[in-house]
Amino acid sequence: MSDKPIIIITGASSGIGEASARLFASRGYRLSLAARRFERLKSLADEIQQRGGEALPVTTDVSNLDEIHNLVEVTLDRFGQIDVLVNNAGFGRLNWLEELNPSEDIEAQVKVNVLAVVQMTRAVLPHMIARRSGHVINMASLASFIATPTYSVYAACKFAVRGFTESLRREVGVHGIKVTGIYPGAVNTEFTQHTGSKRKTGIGTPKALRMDAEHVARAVLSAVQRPRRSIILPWYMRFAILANALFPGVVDRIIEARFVKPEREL
Ligand code: NJP
Repeated sequence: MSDKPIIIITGASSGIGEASARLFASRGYRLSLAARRFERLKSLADEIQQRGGEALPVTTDVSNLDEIHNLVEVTLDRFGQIDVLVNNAGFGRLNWLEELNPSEDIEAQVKVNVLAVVQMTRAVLPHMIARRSGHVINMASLASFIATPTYSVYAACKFAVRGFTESLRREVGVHGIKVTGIYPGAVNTEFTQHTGSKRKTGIGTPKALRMDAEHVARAVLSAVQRPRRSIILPWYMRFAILANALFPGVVDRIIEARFVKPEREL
């Protein structure tokens, strides 16, 4: 058996997951690619194979526990080990809370963005503990620190992922397992196509501050190469996090005046 490390990436059919898969494959990692859209995974796996890499596409709805267990099982069957898990699958429905659909928007978001991260991790953990080695990387968000209007459920999910990440890190370090949270701001991916957000003001993250998926993928790779507790992207957003924590009242007033009132036409 080859000794190239094995990585599972969820949400590998587009955006950050897809870019991460390409990058890890280029560095010799063997991959299990998980998402619901099999055709996308298959063509990515074919592309990786044509370049001399190895990738296994596995249709997985991460909100389904049986499919999570299947993903772990087929990965172990094929590769014999799991070195890195990247919990990346996720989506955001960004709207006023009263306008979110209770099941498709709220329940589904919590299932994919929070429960799946917990269940995926729990499913690989016994294997990592037995090997006394492994790395879990959770794709959280700046919304894990700064919660803005219309992000209520998404921010609740990403705050939860941060809490989970912090607790897990302290729980499994003794087993030789590393845990990293990645906290990106806005990234140019298909994410925005699924938000259902309609903004009258057109207020959003300026183009210049938006990252491409490859930027985040490089951070994921660097977390594996040099394990860290957390990575905030872009780096200077740590000042926004600090300002939000130190002056929440000022931030409340700015957001209400500049965003909520014009959006709600008050
Ligand atoms: O978005 P996108 P990103 N089961 O839409 C998959 C976070 N983030 O790359 O199932 C399995 O291109 C979906 O696959 P499919 C964000 O919260 C983003 O930007 O085939 N997979 C696709 O591969 C998320 O955690 C921004 O539809 C499921 C992938 O998830 C992560 O980055 C900012 C699934 C989504 O790819 C990747 O998102 C930020 C399910 N049930 C954090 N549901 C940003 N883009 O601005 C979805 O702070 N997927």
